[in-house]
Amino acid sequence: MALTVKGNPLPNLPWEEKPAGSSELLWRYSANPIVGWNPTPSTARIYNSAVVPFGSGFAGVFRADHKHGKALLHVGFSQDALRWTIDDAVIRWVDEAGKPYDPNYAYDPRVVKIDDTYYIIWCTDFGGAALGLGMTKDFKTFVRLENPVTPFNRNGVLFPRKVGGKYLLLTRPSDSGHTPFGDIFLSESPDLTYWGRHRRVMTRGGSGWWQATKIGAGPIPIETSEGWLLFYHGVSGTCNGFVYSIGAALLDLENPSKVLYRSRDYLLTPEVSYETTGFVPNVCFPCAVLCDAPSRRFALYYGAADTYSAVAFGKVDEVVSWLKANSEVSPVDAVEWRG
Ligand code: BMA
Repeated sequence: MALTVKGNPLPNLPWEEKPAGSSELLWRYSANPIVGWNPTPSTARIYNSAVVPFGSGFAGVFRADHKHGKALLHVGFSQDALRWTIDDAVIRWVDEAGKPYDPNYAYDPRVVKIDDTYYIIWCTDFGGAALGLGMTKDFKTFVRLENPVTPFNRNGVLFPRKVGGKYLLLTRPSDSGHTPFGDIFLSESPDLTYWGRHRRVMTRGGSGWWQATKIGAGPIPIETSEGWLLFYHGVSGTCNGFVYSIGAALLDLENPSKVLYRSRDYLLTPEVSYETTGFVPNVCFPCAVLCDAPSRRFALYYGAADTYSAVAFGKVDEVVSWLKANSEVSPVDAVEWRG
């Protein structure tokens, strides 16, 4: 049976056909990067950011490293998802009682729409790196919710719907520094406040050395008839520091803690100058994907070299077929693993 993608049509998906003769599964937008150095008066670099369809166009929550060096979140809007107008002012949060909350730092946001609400999850300061969770309905008022995890943790990714009646959250337990380890875990919640039934989903390593040091979930998973398509980053430790590449996995639809297929090889690795040269060289860090469900074409948003925002295009059918033929799943990835 032909693969299907659950989701809405996105006729204004940014798109370029694969270059003639290319065998790439992710091909870079020819006008990358879409956001360059010093994009607003107070910010130096905008990257590792999240975009979603909103109104007749798109909205985004952007990680911006300010000229004082710290990372904070900003909102932005676009009609074509390629040319963005990003606020110079940071997002101002209030908690559920209306009290202002300004995170000490905030980075690597993901955004997902569940029912009529956009949920934002990011790395926040909670006595060390942990995950912050908030919501908005209009990208004007932002309400902070309870922190879903204790320190240290990064790369929080919510599923776009409840599974088995529960919200699902992928996380990556870490340390408070540059973390020389990391596997992907899954937790579930009835209400986005209380989290439990933790499972380990995917481990670093295997014969793919590009993901030997650590892995972390990227964009919100795409729901297909064959499983949840998850793009993730994999990190290799080299003499010259970490190298961040992009891989993919297909997770079981009803029990996403089980990995069905997982890429032994990366799909995209730092090769071009805006990925290999910048504030932190050799980083491709995916945080968002837009997908047109009927055509199953997608645009993947990734941060490049901790400096630029970039886009790559692909087709879900091609990635899933390739995954099936080029998969390497470790024994603990293939089962529901609770240790
Ligand atoms: C990770 C995160 C990312 C960053 C990456 C490479 O630990 O801080 O925001 O892109 O390192 O520097």
